[in-house]
Amino acid sequence: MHHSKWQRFNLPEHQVTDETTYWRRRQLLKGMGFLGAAISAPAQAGLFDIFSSESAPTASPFQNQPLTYSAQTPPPQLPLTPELKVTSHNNFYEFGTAKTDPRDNAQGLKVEPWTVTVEGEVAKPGTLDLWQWMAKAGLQERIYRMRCVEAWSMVIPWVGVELGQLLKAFEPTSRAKYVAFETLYDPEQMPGQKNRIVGGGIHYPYVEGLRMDEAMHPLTLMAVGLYGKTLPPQNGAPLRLVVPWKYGFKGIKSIVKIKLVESMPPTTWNILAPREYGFYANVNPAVDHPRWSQASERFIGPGGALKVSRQRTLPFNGYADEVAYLYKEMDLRRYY
Ligand SMILES: Nc1nc2c(c(=O)[nH]1)N[C@H]1C(S)=C(S)[C@@H](COP(=O)(O)O)O[C@H]1N2
Ligand SMILES: [Mo]
Repeated sequence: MHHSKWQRFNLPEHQVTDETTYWRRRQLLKGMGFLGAAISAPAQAGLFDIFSSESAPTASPFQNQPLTYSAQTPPPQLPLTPELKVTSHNNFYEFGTAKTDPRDNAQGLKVEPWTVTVEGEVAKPGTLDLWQWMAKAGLQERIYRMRCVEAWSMVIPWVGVELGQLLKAFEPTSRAKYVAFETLYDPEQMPGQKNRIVGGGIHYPYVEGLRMDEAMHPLTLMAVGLYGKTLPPQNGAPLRLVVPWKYGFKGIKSIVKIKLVESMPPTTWNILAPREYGFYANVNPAVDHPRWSQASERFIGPGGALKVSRQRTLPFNGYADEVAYLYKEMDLRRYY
């Protein structure tokens, strides 16, 4: 029995949490102060019950696990995109280019064990055991706008750790000017890496990068979860980047390597179409994509499956007060 089918047609209740349920549960978490470490506690065994029926395949116990995190206070006054939409409208070309391909094709992604190497211009290069690190990392909720360069947007409650906090542990040297990220390369698991047409013509592995000051900015998140649970494969399990003031393609998924470097690293979409996608990719309603306007966006929000509303796109995706200073000497038309 195929996992993706089962997930699609027989969604367990906790996978379809809408925004109201999320807020209620979040309040509860806050009220209780703390829930025991979720990953390994046997007391959580009941949560695996949904996987025990005959029709359900054996899913990784690392999928859909509730996380312990500190809630964002105060939460931003933004309507959340319902969980089901966040997890069934995705870009993850390793699993195909249609918006539902990642949901349908990524469920078998093996996320355990998972290691992330941190290397390059650091005094203490090393390898993270992702799940061990996560249990001790001190997770935080971050409710962010997310704006895809294709002009659709969502509001997603992430769970993660500031990238800067992670990097500091490896002691960046003074020569570290940029951070380069790399997604898992495994054509056996990722059909888009095996077949150029399925994979949208991208040269894999998917790579991304940030300037050091962008990487160290407190808004920049290494996400390990959304809606209070471990990341679904289609959203970049088990670890992905979230940079809320930049177009979504900067948010590289399923990261296995982080390298601190002296010069600007190559980035996947810039390699593919340099005139359309720059290294910086800051959300900017004043600079159109060569083939479409970036002045507005379709917000995929609460409401029925087809409820999408058109709204104005904000400079730096609404985070200008926090990040505009990073670019004050730069011509944002030239450095798009
Ligand atoms: N490895 C990898 N990371 C990726 C992509 C991808 O195709 N492969 N797509 C990017 C794009 S274009 C967007 S908009 C976001 C989408 O994230 P989401 O599916 O969690 O909303 O992931 C980004 N990260
Ligand atoms: Mo995107």
